[in-house]
Amino acid sequence: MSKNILICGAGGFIGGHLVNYFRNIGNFNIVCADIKPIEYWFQNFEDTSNFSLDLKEYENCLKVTKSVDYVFNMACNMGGMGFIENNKAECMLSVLINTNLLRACKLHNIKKYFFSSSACVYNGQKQKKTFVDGLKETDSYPAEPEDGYGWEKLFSERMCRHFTEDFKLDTRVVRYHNIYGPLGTYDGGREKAPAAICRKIIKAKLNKENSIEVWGDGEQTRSFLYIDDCIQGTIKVFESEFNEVFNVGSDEQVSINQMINIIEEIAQYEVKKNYDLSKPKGVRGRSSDNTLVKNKLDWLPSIKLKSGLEKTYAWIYNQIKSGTNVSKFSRSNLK
Ligand code: GKE
Repeated sequence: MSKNILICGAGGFIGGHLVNYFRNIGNFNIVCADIKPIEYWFQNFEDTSNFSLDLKEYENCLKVTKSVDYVFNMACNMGGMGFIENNKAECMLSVLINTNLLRACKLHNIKKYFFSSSACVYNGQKQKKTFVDGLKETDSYPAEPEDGYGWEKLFSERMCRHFTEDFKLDTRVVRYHNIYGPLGTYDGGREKAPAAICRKIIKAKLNKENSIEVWGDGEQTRSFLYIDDCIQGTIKVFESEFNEVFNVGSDEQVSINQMINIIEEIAQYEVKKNYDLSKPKGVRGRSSDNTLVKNKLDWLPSIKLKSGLEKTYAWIYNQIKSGTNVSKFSRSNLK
């Protein structure tokens, strides 16, 4: 691969880890762009070119895509169910980021473009019960994605495909299935379940409280992919010659109650669960079918949920214990 890479959303969770991946390989000129002020980037580095700007603006997309060879679009306004259920219009405005980046990449003859889609594109009818069959890439049609966020991701996937078909822009698309790990959001309303439950159990333990609030009845099921597997899967797809959509997710499906039990064991602290059925629940069951990515790219995730949660719990525990009050990982809104 040539040297010049642009990471959009570099100030966020997956984006920050992706920047670090390329830094550790070395020999790359890395351009980083994010809407957040740089002091709020989850990870920022002196040896990358850092731009705090709004990629919904075409002019900004033109500015950062100049003289780069490869572009990763990890930028969107998103979060766990607590955020995407209550910010549907904001999530859909992320379509401006992908659309304007594609236009700018076409103009600048970018060699390859990567778009981070989501399991939220999958048809809701296939996610109506717990411990569902893993979702195959073809299960996104007939289309019935998550309202707001899911529709934007599905539309933007198609935009990538049409830029390849009509303008020969080489694109790669993956659907992430609930990525978790250190250096991600764990408070403030955008956090997803793994970090949220870690935080709740840590705070209960530190405050000697004996219960936590759980959204829904706890029987809903998910699979969760650890960030290191996410980065490996991302690179595998990006470096491949296939421009069809791939799942990058785990097929280790668990109920939220089962995940809570794992975290209680890690914490060495048991809690009573107060179930709140009024809280955002999302789909009843979701998991990733990894047949396509295994058959075509010979890749599968390797980090088990317990192992990933141990690392995530330890990192969040240190964050909370160190008492960083205005933690950048717990900011609710990014303006
Ligand atoms: N966030 C959160 N916080 N979820 C909780 C909590 C809590 O304290 N307690 C229980 N849950 C339950 C939710 O009600 C939901 O049923 C399940 O955990 C997972 O919630 P989540 O991690 O916030 O998000 P989802 O997997 O439902 O949806 C996410 O999927 C991703 C792709 O797999 C989306 O919010 C996006 O982050 C993304 O598309």
